[in-house]
Amino acid sequence: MPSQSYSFALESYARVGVDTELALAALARVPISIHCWQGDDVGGFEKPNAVLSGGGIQATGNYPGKARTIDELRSDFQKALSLIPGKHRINLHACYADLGGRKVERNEYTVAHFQSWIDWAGALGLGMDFNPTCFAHPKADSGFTLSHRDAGIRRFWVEHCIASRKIGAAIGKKLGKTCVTNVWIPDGYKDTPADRKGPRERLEKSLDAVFADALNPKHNLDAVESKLFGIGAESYTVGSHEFYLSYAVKHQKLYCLDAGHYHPTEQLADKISSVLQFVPEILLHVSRGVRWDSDHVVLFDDPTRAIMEEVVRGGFLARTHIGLDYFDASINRVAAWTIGTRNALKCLLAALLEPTKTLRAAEIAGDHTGRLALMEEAKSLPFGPVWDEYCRRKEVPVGGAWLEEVRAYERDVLSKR
Ligand code: RNT
Ligand code: ZN
Repeated sequence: MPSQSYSFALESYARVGVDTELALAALARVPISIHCWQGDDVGGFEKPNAVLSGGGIQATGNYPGKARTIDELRSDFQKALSLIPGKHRINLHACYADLGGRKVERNEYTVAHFQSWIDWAGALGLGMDFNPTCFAHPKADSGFTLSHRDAGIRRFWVEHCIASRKIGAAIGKKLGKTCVTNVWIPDGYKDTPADRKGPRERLEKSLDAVFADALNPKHNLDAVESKLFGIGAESYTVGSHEFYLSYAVKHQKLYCLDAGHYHPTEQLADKISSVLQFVPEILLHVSRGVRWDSDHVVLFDDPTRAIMEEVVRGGFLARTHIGLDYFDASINRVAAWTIGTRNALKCLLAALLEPTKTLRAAEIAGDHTGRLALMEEAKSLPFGPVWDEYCRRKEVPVGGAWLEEVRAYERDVLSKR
């Protein structure tokens, strides 16, 4: 039986022409690709006590209890999943390979090194996405990978990316759910380069080599992710927005839009309809930059709501893969996963509950006063009871009740690490 507050909310939305039941059904069909790397500060398991190094990204904070093993990460991830409504996906980086203590070079990774992840994901009904890890490695220490001046180093990273695509395809095939494999590299210079062209020419050639073999798009889809700057690479990033957008358009790859990878006054939301006019699909890295690309936990905030609104308004859900990309090491990591994923879903639900038809009608009629008035009034419609009803139906804690479960998990599990 729906709660009384949900019944009132249903009526309120119906009065503005919105069907809350349709919105909830649509929400249930959208998986969020939840990044594994929030659980251990982007360390991975290639060696014991691996920590994020280089690559221009940084996890800050030293909250106790981070996952130190694959089993711990899986257990933490499952705890978070039990608090998040709906069926989702896990987004894995290559450095989370299950190598069984052996040393394997990244360019020699095969699906065998991810079999235990696939088995685990399959048992939980999760889809999987994948990423080559072109950082935190001696061959990336110079700050250059696919665009490196040295042909041998370039070759190594090309091979790693090729291996990753094959792993992605094998994952997609085995799970029966398409895997998105996203290529992001850190390449860039701290200070003003004398040659901006050379590395970009090399990157294009490397990418061509990476993508030379066509893979079944039912199994694997390729995405490329641009960036503005990284820590220690503030002056020049080889794979800039213009570079990768052009590459994606030319080769009809997925373009990955990361909310932290633009100038702070730019809105990711406005890019979606432009990019989707020219590429088949997009990958979102929903994130939150505070003053810089800081990868704070995703909020139920205006920028994230605007992103989801654009995806829904444009009818783009089927062409958009919604992934998360943040890592906060200063708070409970299971809570970070839970808060950010629940917020991404809340933003999506809010977008699905927008009285878009009425707003569009006002716009078409040239009634910009009405459009603004309705848009603002829609913000105070009873969203909360609809979200609560969704959580109740999906049998996860309603409201802030999940926090008690995370606290108990911290007491019983995390604090013993
Ligand atoms: C880095 C990119 C990239 C990474 C992950 C770990 O700035 O956003 O997506 O965060 O691959
Ligand atoms: Zn990203």
